Formats: sequence, C-alpha cells, structure tokens
Amino acid sequence: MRSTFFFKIIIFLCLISCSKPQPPVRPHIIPIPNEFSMNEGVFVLDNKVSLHADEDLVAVAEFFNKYLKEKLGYSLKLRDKSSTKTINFIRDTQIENDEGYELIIDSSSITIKAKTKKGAFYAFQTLRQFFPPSMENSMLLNSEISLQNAVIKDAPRFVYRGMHLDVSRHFFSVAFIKKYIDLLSQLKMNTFHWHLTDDQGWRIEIKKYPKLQEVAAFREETLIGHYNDFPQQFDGKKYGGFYTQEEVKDIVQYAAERYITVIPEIEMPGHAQAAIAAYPELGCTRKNINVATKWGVFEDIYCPTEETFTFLENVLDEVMPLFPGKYIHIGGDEAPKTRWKACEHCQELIQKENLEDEHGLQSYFIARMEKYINSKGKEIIGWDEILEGGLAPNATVMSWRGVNGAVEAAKSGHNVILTPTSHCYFDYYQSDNANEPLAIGGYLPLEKVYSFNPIPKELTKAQEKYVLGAQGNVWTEYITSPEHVEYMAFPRAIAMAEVTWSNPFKRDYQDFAYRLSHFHKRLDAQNVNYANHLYEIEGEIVKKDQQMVFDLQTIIRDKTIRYTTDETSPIISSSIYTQPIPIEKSTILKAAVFDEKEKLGRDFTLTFNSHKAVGATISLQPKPSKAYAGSGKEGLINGISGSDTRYGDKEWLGFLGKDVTIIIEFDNPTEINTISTRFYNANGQWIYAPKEIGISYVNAEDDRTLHQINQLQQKDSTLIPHTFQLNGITTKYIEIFIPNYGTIPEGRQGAGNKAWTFLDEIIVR
Ligand code: TNX
Repeated sequence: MRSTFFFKIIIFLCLISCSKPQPPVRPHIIPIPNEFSMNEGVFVLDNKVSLHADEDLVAVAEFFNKYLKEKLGYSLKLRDKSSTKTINFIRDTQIENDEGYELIIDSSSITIKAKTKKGAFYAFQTLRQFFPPSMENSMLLNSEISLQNAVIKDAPRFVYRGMHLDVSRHFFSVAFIKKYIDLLSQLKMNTFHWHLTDDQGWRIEIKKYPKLQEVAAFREETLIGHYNDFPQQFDGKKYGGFYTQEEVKDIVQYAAERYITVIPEIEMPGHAQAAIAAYPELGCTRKNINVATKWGVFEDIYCPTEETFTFLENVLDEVMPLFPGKYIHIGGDEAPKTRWKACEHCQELIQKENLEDEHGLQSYFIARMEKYINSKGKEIIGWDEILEGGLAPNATVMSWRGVNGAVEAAKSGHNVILTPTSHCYFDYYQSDNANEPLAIGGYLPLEKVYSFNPIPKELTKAQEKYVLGAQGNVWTEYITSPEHVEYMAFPRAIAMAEVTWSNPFKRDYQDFAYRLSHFHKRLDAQNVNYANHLYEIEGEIVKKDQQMVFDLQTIIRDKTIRYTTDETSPIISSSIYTQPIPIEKSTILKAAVFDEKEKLGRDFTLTFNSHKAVGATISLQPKPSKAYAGSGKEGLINGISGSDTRYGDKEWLGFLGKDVTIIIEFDNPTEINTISTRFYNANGQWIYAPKEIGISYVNAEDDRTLHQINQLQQKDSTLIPHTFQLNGITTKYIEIFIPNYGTIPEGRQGAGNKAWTFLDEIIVR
C-alpha cells in the first residue's frame, strides 16, 4: 500500500520535472564549423517531433533516431503528419563538398542538408553538441530538450582525417576499439589506421597460417619500466592476443556505420620479428627467434625470397576482403639491412635485378607487393622510408620522420599524409609535470598539435593538392591499458580533428581551449579518461628590466593563479598572481589554478637555484633542434635544472648530430670555482652523452687563454653529470665546447645515424 503511494509520488515528481525542457546549451562546436551563427529562440525536442528523411539519407536518420532512443528513451515517429515540429534530412546536390553539410535549427524545425550520407552524419555530430553533455550517459531519459536556434554551413579542409592505434605492442579489446572509433566519429574523423602487426605480436587471424595465432600472437614476457633503464627489467608473464576475422568484420562494420574507413597495416619488410618467430623460413638466417619482448628496431626482417612473397600474398588475400576501403598500409619503416647484407640470396637478387644496393632491394620488395595489391584493386600506403631506393609507382606516403618525405613525394606527384613526430606522436609526453605516466619520451603538448599546418611550406600551390591530410599516432610500447590510450589520445586527437577539419583562419587556440573545456564534459559523460592540462600552469624564469622574475601563465585565462614561495604555507590561502614575481635568491615556487570554488589543475612547482651564470649573456652555436629547443639558449642559465627523467621538458636542449659551442659572458670578471652540467643518455632514443667536453677562458690575472678538455665517464645511467674544477680563477668569458658523440654503433637502436646530444643547465659557482 505504502510503496504504491511513494511510487505515485515519484511518478508525479518525474512528470513535473519532465515537463520542463532542459535549458538550451550554448554550443561550443569542435571542430569549429566554417560558418556559424546563433539566432534567438529554441527548438524543443520531445517525443512528438516528426522525422523526415530523403531516401538517400534514411540510414543516417535511423542512426540519429537510434541515438535518441538510447539516450532519451524515445525515438521519433517517421513522417508523422499530426506533428507540428519536424526534423528533416534533405539530400542537396548543390552542396559542393561530399562531406559538407548545412544545419538549420529554428523554432519549428531542424533541417539537415547534405549531398551524401557522410555529410548528413557530420551534421548529426554537430547537432549532438547542441545537446546537454549529460545526455551522453542517458541521464536525461524522457526529457524535452531545448536546442539553440542556429545556422551552420560546414565542410572539411582535408579528405584524410585520421587516428592510428598500435595494437601489437599492447593489445586492446574489441569493445575498446569500438569506443575509440565512436569517439573519432564524434570528431568527424574519417580514418582509423589499425597497426596490426609488429615485432612484439601479430594480431590478425590468418587461417592459412595457424602459427601466426599460436606463436606470433604471444610473447614470453614484456619489458617493464623504460627501455633506457639500467638494467632493463621484464615481467616474466606471457602476453598476447589477436582478433579473429569475425571480430575484424564486426569492427569494420561498426566503423562503416560511423563513416570511418579502417586501414589495416601489415608491416613489411621490417617490424616482422613476430611472423618470423612463427615461420623462421621467412627470415634470412632461417634460425629460430622469439617474438620480441622489448621495444625498438630489430634486425630480423623478411628475406625477399619467393617463399616470403607467397606468404605475404596469401596473408593479404585474407586481409584485403575484410577491409572494403581502398588502402592497405604495408609499413616499410625501420628495416635494418644487416641481414640482407650478409645474405647470399639477397646479394644475388640485387645483381639479378640490377639494383643499386639494399635500399634498392627494399624498393624492389615494396614495388613488387604494390603490384600485387594494385592487381586486387587496392592501393598502398607506406611510411616515408619507402622513398629510399625509389618510390613504388602508385604509393601514398605517410611522412613521420619530419615533413621531408611528404615534400619529396608530393613533388614527384604522389599523395601524402602527414604524421610528423613533431606534431602527431601522441605517445610522447604532453606535459612536463613530473606526475605524468611513463611515456616513450619527447614532448608534444596540446598547443603544439593545435598549431600544426599539414601543408609543408616547401610545396607550391599546385603540389598542395597531394596533401590528403594528417593523422595522430598512438604507439603503445608504454601504453598498457585502454584508460591509458584515452589519456594519451585525448584531447590531442581533438586538436588534430580541428587541424584537419577546420579552416585555418577560424582557428584560435584560446578559443579552442575554451570550447574544449566544455567538450571535456561530454568525454566525462562517456567515461573517457582524457588528460586535462587546461588548468596547468606554464612557468618560466626570465630577465625583465635587469631583474630575474617568475612568469606564470595558464591556457584558460579567466581563472585565478595562487602562488607561494614559502614552503610551509598552503597554496589555497596564498597570494593571487597578477604580475611577474621578482626573484632574489634560490627559491621554490608553488602555484595552482583556482575558480571560485576549488583548485582545478595540479600543483605546479618551480625550483630556482641561483648561481653565477644566471642572468649572464649567452651565445649558442648551432641552435638546438626545433623539436627540442626548450626555453632557448637562456634556458641553459636560468637557474632551473631539467627533469631527471624527461629530456623533452623546457630545460633540456637537444642537438642532432652537431657539435655545440657555448659562450657565457659575465657583466664583470667573475671568480669561478666550478662549472657543471649534465647530459642525457637514452640510447633507445638515439641520445648519447658526448665522449669529451672542453672549456676555454681568458684568465683575468695574466690575460692568458687557457683550455681544458675532460673525458666524460661513460656509464650505464640516463644522466651523465660533469664538473670542471677551476679553483677560483677569474674571467669574464667562458667558452664551452661539446663535440657530438658521432655515429651510433652497430647493434644499437638507430645504428649508422648521428646521435643526439641533450644538454642541461650550466651551473657556475
Ligand atoms: C617509430 S613511426 C616507429 C614505431 C614506434 C614509434 C614510437 C614508425 C613508422 N615507426 O615502430 O612505435 O617510433 O614513437
């Protein structure tokens, strides 16, 4: 009795609350549309609205209706004559761009116009961002929703808007792949590049070769911690998995319903150790090897024998029918030629085919596979190494080692997709906060992704048309869980979506960050573990009007920064930052961002260690590499040391293959006892400490120029410190000379390439 009474009350309360429409959301659309105006008034969506769709767009209207059913608990009746309000999906052949659309919301109707289903689907994705974020987790069941009146005309800048995921280094479930694809579709991305095979695991079922499932899909154990740790450690646990062909079909279908093309990557001739572990006859030595248990580049690559070509053709015969898209990615990157150089068959083949060298052989390999793939009506994409030794005739190049590959390929009339490490590697650190989860290295903050222009400036107007678009890459050596993939991919993929969709003149980082702070609520509602660095503080120490100061900033400007230099006082009750803070002595500064109610981001700490070179004049030859320019040459004498674990932060400077000369000039002759610095030593990332380091200075007492060269102790450590003992000399200048390590020796990652030098603060006492 009693319970029915309560039940009625609950229903009554629900009816009252349900009859009040949700207030309209001011839409903060990502990616930003080309044309967008908001008008007075709202369209109220309820279960009496009628849905109309032109025949060609019915599938999208149904997708939309299914979405409403799932999130609101009701779907709309089709062509309901009795209804006064309608949502119309109209096919409009006047719309130029196949992926373009118009969305018109007024008080009596919503009109979506598009030439194709794809365009209509993107209109739906835009409309979705007019709904309250809480709708995404079905919290608004049976609600009426007010949608802000607006007019949008929109179309993408590039035809290729992609995200990649490596499932070889770590394996991810079908459910997670679907979640990832669904998120990409919300950002109007249209390509998912699925990296299915690599040294550490083969992840796609190939029925003709059962050992790819039994052997190649599993590794005995996995490296834990970082590759550069001394000593390397392993977890001792068997790891692996693969997708059955049925699962692949299911994923491809799920993606197609969201207008996403899946491009499978089957790596060749390198990154093939897992396949060779299963079938040793595919390698040149024919010896038994293991599926790789650590990261990097491995020497056991496919041997270009007839047996290998037959294997790869058979594999592709099973792969190609699963993927209706036109592209097959054949890898082509990082294939050391060591085995081919020592292999009789390879050398004979080079002779027979009149090839220049092993690079010519790689080119022969790729061209031959391309011919096969073309004969099945598909086209290949390869990493930029496929340019070496001559590019296969119809190949599309994915440029990852910078943009030179893209420039060269576009100049010779090949299509290109840009994924340079500098802007597209989402496996790199995104913040220099010490609490970030372990990553491969590097430093790629959100703003840098956002600043990316996929069209290299070296291209002429006529060559620009070969740039299909760009892609964010998520390599998973250090990414072990779905939550961690989400953390690395979002929000950087959101920035990439805007880079590839929106008109560059519409792009503004402040505005993006503000829209992103709203988009985050949608991600929260979908349980996405994105990284939120919007409320992090960027701090530097700079010289202003002859005075060293702490300069603090946040991306989102309408919040408050509080700071303290007194270690005992909590940040929350400390001073509000309004202008740069003068520094007199060694200081630890702590700060955080607040709104009226709470602390928003993480605590920020900057440790300033005063020494004699701080504020001196410095010159540096050559400039550091663009990607590792830190806070510039002044950063070498700003009183802040680099991180012990990250060479990608603002305090380390990186130089590729170059000898470095630094001159520090003091205001007055200065007494010096020691000069110390540190070098980073991360051989997995091609970073080597120099073998020696030299200084020279003019002794103020007798005007003699003195030199000193010290050998650096080479040891198994990621940090190599060095100190010069000068015992109280007096000088006005010091010159420091740091020769590059030289060529990386055989057997190491990156063998044959020039090494990087990474240099930290130069501390003078
Ligand atoms: C280079 S990008 C690779 C991958 C690694 C990645 C790590 C490319 C074509 N090859 O095998 O996972 O670096 O950042």
